[in-house]
Amino acid sequence: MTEKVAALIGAPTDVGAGARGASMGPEALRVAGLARALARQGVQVEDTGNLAGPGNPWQPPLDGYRHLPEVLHWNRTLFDAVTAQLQAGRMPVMLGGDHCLGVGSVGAVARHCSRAGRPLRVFWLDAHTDFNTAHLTPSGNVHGMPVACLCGFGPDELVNLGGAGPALRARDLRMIGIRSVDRQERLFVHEQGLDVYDMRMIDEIGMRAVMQAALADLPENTHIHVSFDVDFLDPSYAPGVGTTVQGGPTWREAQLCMEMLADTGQVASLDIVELNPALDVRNGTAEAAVQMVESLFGKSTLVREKAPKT
Ligand code: 4U7
Ligand code: MN
Ligand code: MN
Ligand code: MN
Repeated sequence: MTEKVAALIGAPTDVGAGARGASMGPEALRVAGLARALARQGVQVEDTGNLAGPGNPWQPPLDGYRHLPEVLHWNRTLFDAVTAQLQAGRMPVMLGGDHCLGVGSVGAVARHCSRAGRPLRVFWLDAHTDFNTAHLTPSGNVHGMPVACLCGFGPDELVNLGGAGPALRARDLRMIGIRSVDRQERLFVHEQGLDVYDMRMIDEIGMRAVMQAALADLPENTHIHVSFDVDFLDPSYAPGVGTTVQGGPTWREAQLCMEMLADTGQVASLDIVELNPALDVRNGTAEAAVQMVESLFGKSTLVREKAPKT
């Protein structure tokens, strides 16, 4: 049996965020024991270290974007690193860094799948839809725009990163845990028909039914990418993020989401983003994120043959 090999790729930047500190995320995840947690789940881990890139110039937005040249630089570097790991047959695990990095990471995965003719489904676990554009954004922060960029709405350099035209189709996306969408962003989300499972739906039908719906009609051989924004988690146990939003999934709801993804056996790449150690308490948010990732890689209480039937 060939063991799964996960390649950790640190991307220590906060150029896309509205608060400084996510640049310390990769090291905080390592300190919280990410590699050991993956090893416990039978995954071989290769830590490729941190990518290098520009610092944070801390400038106001220019034409609707803050730090666009720096965002572009980081995403180009990340795109190449993720592509190299996919080509080597490894599972890229990107340690952010803020969520602007989703453009490079998901972009690389999407272009790789499209070349291989492999179906892709992206799970965006987040309090936010990250579907702003330069015209819609209230902040200019690019971490609020990666999904729009991936779907073709953004600056040319980001939209066409690693290929011509959008990397992702809206129908290949599932968003879970959403509870903060800006006024104008909301209309655009609706117009583009994003498949959003918001907190109200989780309240009303439960996480199990939400995940069953989001995983429905999954073609065999689908590459599942999970983009895990740590602010997906409720701030009561994940305060160490720049943009906390009350009313997130309970610990068990979040864990069930991860467990049901693990049950597919098809998770093939992962981002862990938006962890901000400067805002954390005794690295507790990093530890919570690591526990969730361990569930995503198959940690379960009991030995289970398969998921129980309804
Ligand atoms: B994250 C925000 F206005 N929508 O665009 C914006 F509320 O990657 C927040 O999900 C974006 O953490 C949050 O600035 C980006 C804001
Ligand atoms: Mn996000
Ligand atoms: Mn978020
Ligand atoms: Mn955030």
